Amino acid sequence: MPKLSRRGLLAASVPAIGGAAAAIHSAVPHTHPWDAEAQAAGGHEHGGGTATAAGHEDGHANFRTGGLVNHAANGFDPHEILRDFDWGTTRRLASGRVVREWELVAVDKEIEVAPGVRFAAWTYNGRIPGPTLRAREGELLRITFVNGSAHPHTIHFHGIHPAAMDGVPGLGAGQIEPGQRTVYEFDAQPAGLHLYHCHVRPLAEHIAKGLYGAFIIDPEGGREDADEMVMVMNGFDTNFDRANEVYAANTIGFAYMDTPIATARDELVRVYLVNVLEYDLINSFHLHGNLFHYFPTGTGTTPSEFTDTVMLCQGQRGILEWRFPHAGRFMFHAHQSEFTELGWQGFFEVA
Ligand SMILES: [Cu+2]
Repeated sequence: MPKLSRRGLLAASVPAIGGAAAAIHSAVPHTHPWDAEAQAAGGHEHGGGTATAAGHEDGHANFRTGGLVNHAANGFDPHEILRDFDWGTTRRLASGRVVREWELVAVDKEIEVAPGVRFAAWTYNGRIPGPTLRAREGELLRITFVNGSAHPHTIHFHGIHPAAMDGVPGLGAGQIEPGQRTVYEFDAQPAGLHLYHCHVRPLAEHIAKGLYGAFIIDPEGGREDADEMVMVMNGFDTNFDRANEVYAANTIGFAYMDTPIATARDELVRVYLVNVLEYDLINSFHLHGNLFHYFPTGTGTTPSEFTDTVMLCQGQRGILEWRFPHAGRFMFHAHQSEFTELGWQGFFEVA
């Protein structure tokens, strides 16, 4: 009986198309960015269908010792993205209503997603994730979208809005061709944590290339003061086999291991957590040494759970709140060990 990778088994459990995908996946060599280095160092063979935990462990070690990503060259840093909330610009209508505006530009850009691994990304405003758009419930939102990419794109927002503003091909302005622009306009509702992403086919590719971001609508009365952070869980298929080689929160694997996130003991921590991961059915967030209150989609005021692990499908998101009673270093990571070892892990440094 042929050996199947974990992904092969997952795909094989899906009927028809999934079975074919599993066969293709097993036939295609499944290499990782660090394989060349590993082999140069006298390491293991890492072929198709044999993506074992041991293989990842070897690769992981090489990945971890392979240096750091050049954030300056990328033009963005996961530590800045973490607490960067883009409130846009505002003005008041005669009626007194606030109009909040942003401009998002689709830009094709090469990003170093792991040390020495360059990925031909598609971005909003040159960064992945795109800007974390933040507004208050009831405002009028106006997002100018300029397509500076060589490919057609849109912005599809989650939330409540008219069909013509949904950012899908064939409705409203539809697909925005290279060099074209459009304006999406709708009310900020409902309060909660949402997201936006391109909705042009092939959808998996347009999302996996980097066209997504978090979209926060604050409730009218606001939320309690907190040390707020946004984490967009994502990954990168660097060898085009429809499986990810790199996993992260905010794009760069291990960034929050290399430099832990500083936060204060007893202070309220609020994480806006969004999953946009493509090619894997689920993603998760696990916190060490603590439990958090979980508010699914951030739309309610009563937590659904007091837990240390949540699991999210693509497009699912939620707000996490907790306080650290103890100083020290506490890990957070996906509780799929494979994702963890391929980059999706970090530390909070509590002082
Ligand atoms: Cu697109």
